[in-house]
Amino acid sequence: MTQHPILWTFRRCPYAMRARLAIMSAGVAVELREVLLRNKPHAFLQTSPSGTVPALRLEDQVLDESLDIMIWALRKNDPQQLLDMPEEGWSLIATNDGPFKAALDHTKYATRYPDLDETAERAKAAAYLVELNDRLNGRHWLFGDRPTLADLALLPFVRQFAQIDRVWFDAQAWPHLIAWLDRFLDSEPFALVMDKYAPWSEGDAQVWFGGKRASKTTHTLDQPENRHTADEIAGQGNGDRLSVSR
Ligand SMILES: N[C@@H](CCC(=O)N[C@@H](CS)C(=O)NCC(=O)O)C(=O)O
Repeated sequence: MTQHPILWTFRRCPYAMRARLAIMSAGVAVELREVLLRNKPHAFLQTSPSGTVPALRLEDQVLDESLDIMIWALRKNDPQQLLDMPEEGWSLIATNDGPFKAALDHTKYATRYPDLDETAERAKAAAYLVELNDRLNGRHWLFGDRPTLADLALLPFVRQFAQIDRVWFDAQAWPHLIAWLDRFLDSEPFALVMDKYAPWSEGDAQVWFGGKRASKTTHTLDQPENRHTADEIAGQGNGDRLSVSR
């Protein structure tokens, strides 16, 4: 039985993205296995009861909920104190994962839902984003001047919604939301979790993700993207700060 944690992931999946963000912040080393959802390896299906990514194989259990993986990583090490979040953060995450994600999917994949009104679904998603925009007025993060778990948990989904039609998204009256999203998209942590990996297959060399960083450089969301190779990441730690010094 494997002793080290194995993360089954898919680069563009927002759930997998937030799991990788938390693992990166925690500086916990995991073996990364990229999955193509249209061609799931047998070993993945044996691991993940739900057949969904992300899934984290631990020695004694499997976590197949992204939020559980985030919490697992941050309970090991939480240098940014992301878990130190007001109670309200949990309800923001629940709304994101529930009604917002549903409205997002109904908008993005509208042809799959012929019985639903795409415009109404987009409006439902937008109502939630207006609330986030109001919350972000005068602050860089959902709860103030430093990010919390909620920022990491929500941003990949807001990105996914924005990508449906970025021109439309940018034309909406939510400047604080756009600034929050753009800071995230321009950040090094985002660049690092979006590095590309070939889909895993049996017998491949192990690919490491999220471990200790050799240099002590601190990167902030205000800095431009700075890409690294997979080899570099394998030796890296938690220098990335999803935080902004004021
Ligand atoms: N509740 C799960 C949802 C994960 C999920 O739905 N992931 C999608 C990809 S973004 C997936 O694996 N879908 C299975 C498939 O497309 O076959 C979590 O938070 O991890």
